[in-house]
Amino acid sequence: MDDCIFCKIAAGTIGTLAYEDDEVAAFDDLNPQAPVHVLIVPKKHITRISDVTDGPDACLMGKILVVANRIAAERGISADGYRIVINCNEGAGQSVWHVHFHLLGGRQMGWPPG
Ligand code: DGP
Repeated sequence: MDDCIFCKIAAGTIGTLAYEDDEVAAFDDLNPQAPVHVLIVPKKHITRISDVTDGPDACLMGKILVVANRIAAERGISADGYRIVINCNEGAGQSVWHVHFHLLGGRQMGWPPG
């Protein structure tokens, strides 16, 4: 999508990618909330997680989780623990309209989340 910042980052047009394959891209969050804060996105534009239904997009979301696990291991946060967050719509804090998984780690996490 032409005016989507995460489409541009995922395509490599701007910014620096931490991970890339044919379907998925990952990059460090601009405003990190933890020592490790990576955003993992599908290269395909999907506006929000609630738009995902059964089928290829559901498989793609599963693939993103596998990529998150891989990045967590690479960043050394697997053993201590990490959190994966998807904000869906304004009420949950979604501010960028291209589905993204937050991978957070490197500090103790609180619960419940804010
Ligand atoms: P959310 O609030 O769940 O939609 O998360 C959006 C996140 O995206 C937020 O943590 C800040 C980050 N972000 C916004 N714009 C950019 C950008 O241009 N580059 C990067 N690397 N991160 C961005």
